[in-house]
Order: sequence, then C-alpha cells, then structure tokens
Amino acid sequence: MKRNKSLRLGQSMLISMLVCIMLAACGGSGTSGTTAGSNCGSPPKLVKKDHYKVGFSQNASNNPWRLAETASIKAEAQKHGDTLVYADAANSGDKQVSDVQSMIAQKVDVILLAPITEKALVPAVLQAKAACIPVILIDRDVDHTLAQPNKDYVTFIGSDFIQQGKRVADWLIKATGGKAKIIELEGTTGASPAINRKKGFDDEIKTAPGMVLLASQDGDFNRDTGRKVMATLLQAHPDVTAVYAHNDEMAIGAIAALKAAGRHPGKDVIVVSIDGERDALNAIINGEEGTTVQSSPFFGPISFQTIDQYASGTKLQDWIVVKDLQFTKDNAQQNLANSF
Ligand code: GYE
Repeated sequence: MKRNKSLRLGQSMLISMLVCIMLAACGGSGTSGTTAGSNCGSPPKLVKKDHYKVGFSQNASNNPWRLAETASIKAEAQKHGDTLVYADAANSGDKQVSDVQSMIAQKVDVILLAPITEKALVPAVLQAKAACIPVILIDRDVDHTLAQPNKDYVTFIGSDFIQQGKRVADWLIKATGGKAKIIELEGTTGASPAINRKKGFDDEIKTAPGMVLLASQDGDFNRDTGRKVMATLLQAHPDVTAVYAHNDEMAIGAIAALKAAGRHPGKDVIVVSIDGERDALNAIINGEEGTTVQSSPFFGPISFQTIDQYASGTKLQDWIVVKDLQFTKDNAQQNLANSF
C-alpha cells in the first residue's frame, strides 16, 4: 500500500515535470513575459533560413509617412524573397494587439512591429516572446520599464526623437532671435515620438527666456485633427507667433487653419515640424513653413538587414539609431525628388 502510494506520487511528479518541460519548449502561453523555463532565448533566437515569413504590424495607414514606410518594407521583403504577413491596425491599439496575436498564430519567423503607443503593445511583445518569436521594433519604441531590448524584444530601430525636437527648437530660437509665442501640436498621446519630440523641444526652449509656450495639445499626428486643434487654440491665443507640430501632417493642417483665420504663415507666424514629407518641403519652398527635421520612413533596407544580422548571431545594440537630415529653404528643392 505504502509502496503503491509513493509510486503514484513519483508518477505524478514525473507527469508534472514533463508538462513543465513541454510548456517551456513551446514557451508557455502566459503574458507575464517571464522567461522561466523558456529554452528559445531571451530574446528568442532566429534560426537562419534562406527565406523568412516576416510579420509586419503597421499602426495606421492614413498619411504619406505610414504609406512610405509600408511600401519600403514590402519592397524589401520582395527583394529578399521573403513572405510578408502584413496587418494595418487602423489607429487602434486593441486591433494592433490582435494583429500581432494573429501573426503568432500564423507562426511567422519574426515580427516587425511599429507600436502605436509605448504601453499598448507591451502585452503583444511579451506574448510573441513567450511563443518564441523574436520582435524587432521599428519607428516607435515601447516603455522600457515594461519591456526591454535585448531581452523581451531584439532591438528598436528608429530616430532620436529628443534630438529632433531639440533641432527644431534651436532653428526656431535662431529664426526668431529668441523671442516667440508658441503653440505646440503634439503627436498621438503615449506614442514614443510624441513623448520625446515634446521633451526635446520643451527642454531646449527653456534655455531662451523669450521663448514662451502658450499651449500644447494632442493633434494625433493627423492633418485634419491638427487643423481643428489649431483653429481652436488660435482663438484662445491670437498673439501666437510660432507653431511647432510634432509631424508635417499637423503642420500642414495648422497652415490651413492660420490661413482660414486671415493669418500669414511664414510671415506673422513661423511654422516648424518633423518628417520631411513632400507637402512640407513644398510649404518650405513657397515660404509658408520654416523648417522640417527629417524622420525617415524608409525602414525596409535596415529592417531586413537587421533580421539577417540577428539570425547570424550578431549581437545587436539596444537601439539602432536612424540618422536624420534637416530641410530648410536652402535644400528643400533638391530633396523634393526623394521625399514622400
Ligand atoms: O513622424 C509620424 C507618424 O512614428 C516616427 O509617426 C513615426 C511618426 C512620424 O505618424 O508622421
């Protein structure tokens, strides 16, 4: 009897050990992001292949920047003979999480993810990790207190947003002789470029006492939202002399709002922004915009090169920094052909 009991105990221990090993092998299904038992690496390794099945989760497709990025990724996937599983989250964090989950279910080899905000996609990043699928973040980062590069995901490929904001501020301080009353149109609340473009700019203008920030509001990186927010803020702050928009789309919207209110962008109000879209370069050429600091959307080549390096076992940096140009009336014309 005693012997039987200990036999049963031994059997059940063996079964639970086996279940543990099986769960570890498939990474478990939890969303906690713990790596306990996971045997596919932290971040998960990518087995070298001639052709990959690559997931690309795009957060939106409603502006030229997003369309240029998607086209760049698609062209490069084709060049490499890779299969691309593409999804557009249409500006919804919830949809983007389920897009990534669907890529996990389709067993893609690796996921390129452009997370809409810093926090919304963290569970999806951790779920991919638990399923042994490496994630490479492109163009926007996640909150590092919740998920870390070289651990939960491979790396972040993207611009230095703080530096972009600082460069715009430096240009504006010079152009205005250090005296301006500014309205700031922010990108999507919680998105890493919105957080850091604000920080870079706001910190820099504090070094010039004549630079006054009148108001700062979310325009969702969107042209029409930017136009509407600008129209409202203009009524409360008719003394505005400069507009800083976190992207070109909102700057173009702000220019429309200024003109509709009888103002003269480029003359009585200086408009500055970030991205390097064709419409912004044209606005610089015709004198309605002052400067735009580039934020390149051409992520195809660098993303697929990073996939190859990762599969070859190259140790990657936590952040692969994309270098940006700056456009003013001196070089806007000559860069028009490469814009988007
Ligand atoms: O500047 C903006 C887009 O995440 C860097 O998002 C990107 C930004 C880009 O909607 O236009």
